[in-house]
Amino acid sequence: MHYAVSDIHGCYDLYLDLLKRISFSESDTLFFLGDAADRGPDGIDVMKDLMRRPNVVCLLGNHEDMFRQAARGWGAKLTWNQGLEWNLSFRNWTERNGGDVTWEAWLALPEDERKELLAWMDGLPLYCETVVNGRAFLLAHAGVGTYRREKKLSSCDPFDFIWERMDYDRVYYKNKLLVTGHTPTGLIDPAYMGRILQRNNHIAIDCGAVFRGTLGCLCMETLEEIYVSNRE
Ligand SMILES: [Mn+2]
Repeated sequence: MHYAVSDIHGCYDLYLDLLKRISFSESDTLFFLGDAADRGPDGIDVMKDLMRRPNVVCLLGNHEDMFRQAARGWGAKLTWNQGLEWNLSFRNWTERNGGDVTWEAWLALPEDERKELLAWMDGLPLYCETVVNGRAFLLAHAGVGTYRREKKLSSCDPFDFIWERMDYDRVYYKNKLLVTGHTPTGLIDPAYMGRILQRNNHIAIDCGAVFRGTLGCLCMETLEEIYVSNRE
């Protein structure tokens, strides 16, 4: 089976619960739509697990992007302007986006593991297209921000895929399901708080695990929703 999950945000226990719940095995494929770390406690553990599995396809999230930029600039020789820019983006990540816990864990890692992690983040694609059970899917962390029918996906800006907030009342694709994380479904429509939202050929799968304790997962063959929760 093929599954999609996103925005684990350091909830390592929930992630392991989910793998157990779906009996994830070598014959399955898991698409992870980005934001493995930050806010929650164990982001580095989540990343290390994702990267060692050959049947997990990971996409870049805005949090991986902030993380790798911080890691890359740290200790590097920067010009005055680059240093200023690095500082602003570092503070945006650690003070406003929950990256502080990840940064602390990162600093405690041996150098070879840091390099491995950084190379892994650098290699993450912005989106992925696939067909499962005759259904076409487009997966991206946040969406396809400036999408127009005549515009090639490969010419969209990275911002579109990892930061944009989508219009969920709009049908972006007639013959394709767009699967995204990034925006907790409760913020799109309060009726879907902690639940996956399927609407207008768009499936929003970020149930806000780190805020609400529920991690959602989509089975791409059946469009069935699977949930694990650490709430009583
Ligand atoms: Mn995000």
